[in-house]
Amino acid sequence: MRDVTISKLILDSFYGKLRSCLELDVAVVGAGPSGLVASYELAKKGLKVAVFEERNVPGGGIWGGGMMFNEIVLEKEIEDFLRELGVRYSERDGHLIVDSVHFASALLYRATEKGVVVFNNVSVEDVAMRDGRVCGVVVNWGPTKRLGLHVDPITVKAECVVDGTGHPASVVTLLAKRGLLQMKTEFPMNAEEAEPFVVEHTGEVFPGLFVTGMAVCAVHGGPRMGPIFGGMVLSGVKVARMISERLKVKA
Ligand code: 48F
Repeated sequence: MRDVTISKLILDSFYGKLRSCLELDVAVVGAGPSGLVASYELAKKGLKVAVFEERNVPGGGIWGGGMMFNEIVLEKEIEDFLRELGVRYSERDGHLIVDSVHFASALLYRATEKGVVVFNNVSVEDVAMRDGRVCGVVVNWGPTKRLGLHVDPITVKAECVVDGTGHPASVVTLLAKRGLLQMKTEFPMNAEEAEPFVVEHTGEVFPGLFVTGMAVCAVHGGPRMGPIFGGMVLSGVKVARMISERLKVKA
């Protein structure tokens, strides 16, 4: 029966993929712009990277643009990165404007082409720790969390973990709740200050745990910024460089 053949193909292929990702160089939590850029940059250096996204659709805040006007704006300094991705853009008032669906698709395509595995519908509900260091993520099906089901998760080992979960900074929050680190809260909208703030504060917040994108503002008390995405790209690039240096990967 052909339908059963199709089911077997899906199961075998998926479980092979999941099994091969149980031990990673880097686990990225959240498939928003910063997490996807970080994963793409890390995979370019030959690192084994998986992204865990609790929603059905990876891409985070990219798709919605600003108030569902599905265009995003980036700073001029991101031009080379857009060219590298092969993204079409226009330029006005010193900014670059990109169709958000085109940008999300390009980023996802380039990252997965470089070997990044994106698990959609998978939520990170905790981290694994050994000797005072984060050394993996604890994952469960996304709907489990939404529906409040009592289902135990499984563990994925990773040399480094990246919190790219955006405004909630949900991975860092897990440690803050246990008193393992101090966390601030996001400040009101201010794009001029938010962009450099995010990039400057991108980095390791606890041994083995790095933060990128809007999660940086939640952790360090920076302003929010809305649909301007240059800081997300630069933050993703920066966190990837820091982790590559940590793992001593040659450029
Ligand atoms: O929010 P999101 O796009 O994060 P980002 O990369 O980019 C922020 C911008 O979109 C925008 C902005 C600046 O331009 O203000 O908001 O910082 O993507 C975060 C992703 O993480 C997922 C969530 O569903 C979203 O797709 N996520 C959040 N918590 C978890 C998670 C979790 N515990 N496990 C897995 N995924």
